[in-house]
Amino acid sequence: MPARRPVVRVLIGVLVGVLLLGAGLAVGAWTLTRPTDTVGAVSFVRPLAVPPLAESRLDDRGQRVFDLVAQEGRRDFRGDGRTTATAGFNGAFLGPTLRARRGEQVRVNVANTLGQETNVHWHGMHLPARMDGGPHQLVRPGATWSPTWRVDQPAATLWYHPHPHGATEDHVYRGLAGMFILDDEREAALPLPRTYGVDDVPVIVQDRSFSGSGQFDKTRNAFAGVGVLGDTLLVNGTVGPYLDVRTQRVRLRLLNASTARTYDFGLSDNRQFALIGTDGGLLARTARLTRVRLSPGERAEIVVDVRPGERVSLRSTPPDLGIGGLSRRSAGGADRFDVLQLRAADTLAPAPPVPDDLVPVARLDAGAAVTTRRLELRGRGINGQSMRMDRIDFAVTRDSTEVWEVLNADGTPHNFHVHDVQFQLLTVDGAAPPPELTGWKDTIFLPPHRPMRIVLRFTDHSDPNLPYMYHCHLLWHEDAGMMGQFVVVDPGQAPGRPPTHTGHGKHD
Ligand SMILES: [Cu+2]
Repeated sequence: MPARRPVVRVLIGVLVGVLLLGAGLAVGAWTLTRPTDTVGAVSFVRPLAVPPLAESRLDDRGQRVFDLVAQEGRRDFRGDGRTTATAGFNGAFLGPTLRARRGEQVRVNVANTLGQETNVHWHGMHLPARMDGGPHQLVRPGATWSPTWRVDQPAATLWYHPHPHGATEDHVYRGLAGMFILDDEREAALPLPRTYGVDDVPVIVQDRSFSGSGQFDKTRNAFAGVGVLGDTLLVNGTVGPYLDVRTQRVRLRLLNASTARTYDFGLSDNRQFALIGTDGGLLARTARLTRVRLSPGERAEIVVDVRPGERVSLRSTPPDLGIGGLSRRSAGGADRFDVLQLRAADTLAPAPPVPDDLVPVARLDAGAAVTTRRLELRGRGINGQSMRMDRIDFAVTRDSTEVWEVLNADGTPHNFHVHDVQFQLLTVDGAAPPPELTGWKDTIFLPPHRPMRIVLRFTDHSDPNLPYMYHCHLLWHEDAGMMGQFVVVDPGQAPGRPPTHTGHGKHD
């Protein structure tokens, strides 16, 4: 009937409009999430900066004492005269490498000269909750905090960074981070490269974007579900780094200190490398691999064989994030980076082959677990709750083993980090873990909808009031509340209450 025609026309018009809008949004999203690809485009023109080993002294009680000063600074990263406002420990950007042996009592004086509260968390370290440097151990501007603990865990590549709740991303992004290497006798007995800065080299990888005036640019596009993804890599703070290699084998201690980006590290010619260690120490057996995926906070120790006179690059190829399409692109899953060029000398000092067997790694007994917990990461929280400083989420009993089933219930990637203890993977999406996930871990990548079962053992350091954290280590997510708190209690002890914080000022 003729009277209906205008209605039909309007409906068609609306439909066409909706379709055009949808197409426009899709094109816009596709354009905004255009993959970053720096392979072949990086000029390796600067020698890799190697963080200095932190000086230390033995005090009259036999403690090894370090001094860290959190400070603001400026750095011209790209040599174009535009300096970037930064922060670092004992310098303008990043911090010195702390190093201690198993069994040593260490003390670190952390002085805060920033104009705001900060703190330092010892990522991967087993220590009392009050020394952990979590959100409850804030250091006021002008104050010094001096945690002390006995190193009681295997040789490992750990790191340190601020952990003020709601501001961790900002503090780490500005440059507050450093490596903490632990040594022990078992590691020392193995024929591995271990001359710091020569054949045993920290590789701290961070992505940044720079604004027109040369400042770190934390602008997130509307589709960036994981957080800030930069288009420029800094390795130990160096843009376009190369490393002169003078030995047949070089050990790289890879640390993903980025706030949101996951990498898949390998060599430019896809040669095998020897993966010898992960977050919490050396593996039981060397894994010969061509790629290792690291999400924010994770570490890997690899040994690379080089030939005289060659140049080969550490590269990051698109990581498997367990998702496809636009979600994958917006999470950096299609990005490629040239990371670090290795320049082998014409004559290389001989180095022994990496042994197949490394150190004994005792398997934790999941059968002994007294509790199985389910932790679901979704939205801005875990198990439906966002982080609250005054809420203890659960208590674990000292001298017990637990199994945690961790699930990313979102469509975007997360990862999962636990303070206090190193854990072991039982299953990855129901299957046995791959070789690179068989050792001690404190942080694991969580692709969407793939449950991970981990086993943890809590042996000491009980404190009913002061909690340890567990959280997503994508720092934007963590700051937004994807974090919880647990305490370790003595058998029969009830969990207490975290101290309330007054007069600490507010975070920006
Ligand atoms: Cu997350």
